[in-house]
Amino acid sequence: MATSDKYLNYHGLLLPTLAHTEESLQYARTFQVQDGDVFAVTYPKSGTTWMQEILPLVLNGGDLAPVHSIPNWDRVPWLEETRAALILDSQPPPRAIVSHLPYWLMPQSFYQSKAKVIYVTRNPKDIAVSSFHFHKMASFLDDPGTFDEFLEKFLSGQVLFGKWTDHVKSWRNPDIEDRILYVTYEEMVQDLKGVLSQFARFLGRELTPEALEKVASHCQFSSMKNNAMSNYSLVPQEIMDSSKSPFLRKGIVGDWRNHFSPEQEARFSAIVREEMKGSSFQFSWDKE
Ligand code: PPS
Repeated sequence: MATSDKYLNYHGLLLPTLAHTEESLQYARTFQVQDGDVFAVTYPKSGTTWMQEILPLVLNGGDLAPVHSIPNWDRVPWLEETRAALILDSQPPPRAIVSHLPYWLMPQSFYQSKAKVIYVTRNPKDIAVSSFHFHKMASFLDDPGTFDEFLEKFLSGQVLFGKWTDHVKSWRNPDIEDRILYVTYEEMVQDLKGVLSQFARFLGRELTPEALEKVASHCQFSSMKNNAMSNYSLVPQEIMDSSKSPFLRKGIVGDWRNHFSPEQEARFSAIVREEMKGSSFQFSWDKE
């Protein structure tokens, strides 16, 4: 596939044509958000697939049936992707939905709704590494080039869904502060049970101690890696070649240390720091 056919430009953001069309984006824009809807919003490679595993389980009290029988993309669809219309219109509430959209491109009905949002972010250095490997295995994306070349693209926003800093800043919005929960991938790795309890409280759900144990165990990296409904092994190898890099690749914090040179790290951090100036976000990795 030629580069020009691989992406469409949506308000300045690159989106892969494999799963996005003018119609799917129009659907997202005019989607009727219900007050009971729950969104997990992420910049790509921040923990989306993890949230597709977690959300149904927190919402249903720990019943593993959906995560063992429905592929993640239909279980908790992306609002902006082509499958959303096939799933969401007939889904009973509460609907769990993921999205990579920045705040300002959410459905018009979202802003007046009471729908809740869990915004997951991750150290952008680890996101860049994860994305670099993803570009190697996904034939519907451009070859990433060298890591150095890919970092330049990442920093300038010439990657899926634009600049990380723009995305993160867009979601720091006082208009929805009573219905958004911010969590980091790093917190999820460090204390999954604590984060799951936080999600349950935020969503007004009860997880018994037994259910909490079960959900936390099922949502561990090693368990998800073995779940065919979540590890993308159902996708043909011509589209995602896991022999080049598995989708559920390492699932760790700090893999950037194995990829960045000191010069790359200094340049990356300086640019991100400058662009995040004035934002009220404080991240644990800023102190590194
Ligand atoms: S995408 O393409 O935007 O949907 O990707 P996304 O799911 O957001 O991010 C993929 C990375 O998340 C890791 N992942 C996990 N880490 C720890 N524990 C669990 N359970 C888990 N599930 C997914 C996945 O391995 C990718 O990160 P890397 O660093 O590449 O391993």
